[in-house]
Amino acid sequence: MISIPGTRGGWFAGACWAGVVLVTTIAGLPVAREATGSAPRSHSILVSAGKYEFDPPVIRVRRGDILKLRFAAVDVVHGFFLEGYDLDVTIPPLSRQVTVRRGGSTEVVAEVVLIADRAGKFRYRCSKTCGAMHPFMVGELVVGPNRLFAGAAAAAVGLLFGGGVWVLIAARGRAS
Ligand SMILES: [Cu+2]
Repeated sequence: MISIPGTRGGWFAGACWAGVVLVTTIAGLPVAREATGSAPRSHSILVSAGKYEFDPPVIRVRRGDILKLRFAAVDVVHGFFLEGYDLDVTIPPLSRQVTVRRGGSTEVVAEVVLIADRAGKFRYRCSKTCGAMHPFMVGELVVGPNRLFAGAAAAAVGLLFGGGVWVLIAARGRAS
């Protein structure tokens, strides 16, 4: 780094360098975490299907989380088709065994394990015609981003902006 004569210049150069190191560290940490995979959480959820709604109507998880889904149809046969995740489950009434179709194969299981590897909002809807209001039997899976990453990114932007304002004020101070 170029040495600026006078204590004030030296102080600014040092502060700028410290700022760069801080921003790089804060921005870099979650990137490294993402690469190695931040600890995923596991959610065991019982999805109850009945005319004409799902319970829970909204499922919120974070990207990378593991969903262990069990199903119960309380009246007639319902379906659980999850958009964006290639998953279609047929839920017979009064049974814990469901038929799962995904990736071109079909199997009968008691629990469906799903990794929420895609962020965004995905509708789940009944895929078995179950009555007059069947088209309105929908729910939503919300897969949120890595909060740590979003927080660190915001902090980095804030630091950069703050640093920029600071440099401008310093430049004006020196010019006058
Ligand atoms: Cu239905």
